[in-house]
Amino acid sequence: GGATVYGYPRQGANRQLKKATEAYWAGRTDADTLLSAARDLRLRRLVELRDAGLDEIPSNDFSLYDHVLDTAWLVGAIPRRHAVVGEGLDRYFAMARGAADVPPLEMTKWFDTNYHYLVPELGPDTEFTLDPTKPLTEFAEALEHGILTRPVVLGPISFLLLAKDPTGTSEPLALLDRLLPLYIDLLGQLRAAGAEWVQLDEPALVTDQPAAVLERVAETYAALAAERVRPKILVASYFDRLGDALPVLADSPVEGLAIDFTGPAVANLEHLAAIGGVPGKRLVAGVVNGRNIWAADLAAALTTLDTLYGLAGSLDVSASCSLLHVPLDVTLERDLHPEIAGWLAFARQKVAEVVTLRVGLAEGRAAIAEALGDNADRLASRVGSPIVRVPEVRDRAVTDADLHRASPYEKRRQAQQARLALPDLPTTTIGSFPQTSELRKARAELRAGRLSDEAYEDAMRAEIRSVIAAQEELGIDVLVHGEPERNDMVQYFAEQLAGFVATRHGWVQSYGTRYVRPPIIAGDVSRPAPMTVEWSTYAASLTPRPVKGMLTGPVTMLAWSFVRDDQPEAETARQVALALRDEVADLESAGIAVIQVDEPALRETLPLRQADRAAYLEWAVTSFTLATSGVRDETQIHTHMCYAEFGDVLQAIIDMDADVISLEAARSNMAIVTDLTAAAYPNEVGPGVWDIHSPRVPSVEEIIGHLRTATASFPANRLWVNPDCGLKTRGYPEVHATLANLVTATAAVRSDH
Ligand code: THG
Ligand code: ZN
Repeated sequence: GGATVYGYPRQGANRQLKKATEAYWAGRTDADTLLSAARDLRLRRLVELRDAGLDEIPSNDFSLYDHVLDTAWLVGAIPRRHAVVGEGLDRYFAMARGAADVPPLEMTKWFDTNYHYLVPELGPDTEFTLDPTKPLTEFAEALEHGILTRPVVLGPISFLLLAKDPTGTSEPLALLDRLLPLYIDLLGQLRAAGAEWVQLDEPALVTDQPAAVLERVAETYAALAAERVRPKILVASYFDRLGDALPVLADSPVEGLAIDFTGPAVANLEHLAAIGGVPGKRLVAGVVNGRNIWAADLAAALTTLDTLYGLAGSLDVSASCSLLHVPLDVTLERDLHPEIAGWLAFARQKVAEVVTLRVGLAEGRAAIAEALGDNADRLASRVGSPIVRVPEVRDRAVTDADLHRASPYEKRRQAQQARLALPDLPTTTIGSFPQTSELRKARAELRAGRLSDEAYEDAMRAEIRSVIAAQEELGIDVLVHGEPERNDMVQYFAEQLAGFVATRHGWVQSYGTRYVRPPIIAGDVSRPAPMTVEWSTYAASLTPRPVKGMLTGPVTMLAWSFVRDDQPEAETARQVALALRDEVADLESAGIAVIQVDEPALRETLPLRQADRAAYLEWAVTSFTLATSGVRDETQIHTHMCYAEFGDVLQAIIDMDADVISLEAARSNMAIVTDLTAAAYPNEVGPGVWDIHSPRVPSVEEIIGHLRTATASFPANRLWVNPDCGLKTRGYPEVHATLANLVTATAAVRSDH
């Protein structure tokens, strides 16, 4: 057996790839400079992985932007609007980011991770043409350095299932017959270049697929395997269990399968045993979780490997998925509590775990006795640590009454109307105002110690004064303080909650050159002190109008963090919810009449398999209501969700019972309002009338159009008027212009009624 991984962080220890790419975009450097920086990073990765002891190293897992975009490029799936932009790199980046007047490909989430990919656009007229330059170049450059890599390519089924026909008139999978010859051609060229194995990634097979699709999977891999001149084929899946796709892959004539045995995918183990294993095949076993940051339980992983040993022709050890989804190296975290650091494994540490397990598998446990002992000590220290388990937090009781508001919505509505005296179609914004360069600079100066806490807070208060004044001048009804003090909202709350740990260098790619540093939930979560009350009460003191308190909900706090793996997510969510419930209570006591608890991630963390969704939605909704339902009738609870596609969670939205929800709607021309009407949504809703992801200023007429569409199917006295999302990425000129139009349009539609 050997040790391998499917992919590795691309950016470099100092995010060199981000810097090189953004410098190229800004016109500060040329294409050769960017390409040579990228090549340099790839070669360093190769050497690092070889020296770490991997037996087989992947290639083509690197990307200048996104591996799905790379696959679209590989097969020539370039929309006409991009094919006329520049050439080479510029055309590639036009697909990713758009160019003057040319919108980019749509971006969406890569399964249930926090990585976003670009959605290939395909249609009945798509003519595929192969450009194998990238996989061939990356294979050859490694071979020049004496490293025979295993090229990784997104498989044809997943590529098509992830693509879209923007006109909605055809099914991309119908293009399979047209696509397969290109894969055959590619395999032949890789073989001619010396590749012995190729990895075709088929993560779409861990989502529910009808029998007809699984039949196409069987045909596809039979057809690819029937080619004589090709590398051996390793079909990889990850993120969840294969279900009905497992016997299909096991019966197919490919030489190898890479299967995830972690998280919800542990079910693959029993299933594989039940079907008699894959005796003739190479099995690459993902036994080290590739998407969390916890040190593996090496003894348990060895036990899994022992079981798998009898179920395959040969057995290799790997992480469960590409290590793209975790930060690079724990040892870069100098400020981390050393005990906590010992519980963690980032990409470099995970590679070491994989190599250790390979040695254990090949030579027996005695050969890795020291590593096993050290690992057991670390796990034991975690189990017994007072950071991890805090009895006062664990023992806090929750009663059924804590999970819903004291009165039904209709009664609350009357109390809130009496208190707030708002007009029909009240106007508001989602929460953040533009993060100006001055604000970012003040934060950087504070971190660097060049600005005192007092001077920083003065700067924030000045910004709040100006944001409040601007909203009063515009005539907005329910104001926000603008969140100048927050940069990433999850990071902001994580820094103030006990149980969360921040990293300094723990960057993970979100999309393109954008990265996040997800906090780690290491222990029981509690709130040592109020987090937002001072800023909110300061803002409220400046105006007679209501100012919203602004919090991030429990589901989103979990979704954008690395969550502990030693208790159910529901329990972690309960703890975060209780901490937020206390904050909500403190805001209410301080006189804040409207409190918004955002859940932008509620839809995006929906489990991949339908069978797991009800249980998820149960704890998601429960944790939201636990956080928000401790308030009096006259306190109005808002929530906000973005990222459209709410169809799957409409009932959950109703069950959350927020008095008001604001939703992304402008791009879909208010379609969500009809859906809410059909679902008999009983509370108030603010369908976004400004798509803030596009830099346009919508006209008064356009906003009136959206509002009339909304009022045509939903009662005007339960509708709010707001943008789609927060304004932090927008500039002040467009924000002022749009909000002025929004207020004017609202006045016009109010007089209709
Ligand atoms: N916070 C967190 N996770 C998220 C989002 C968030 N995941 C989903 C979505 N929002 C991702 N969107 C973005 C948008 C912008 C950036 C990253 C993810 C971004 N990052 C800066 C960069 O790479 O230059 C770094 C920001 C920083 O300094 O922290 O612009 O809102 N947790
Ligand atoms: Zn939003």
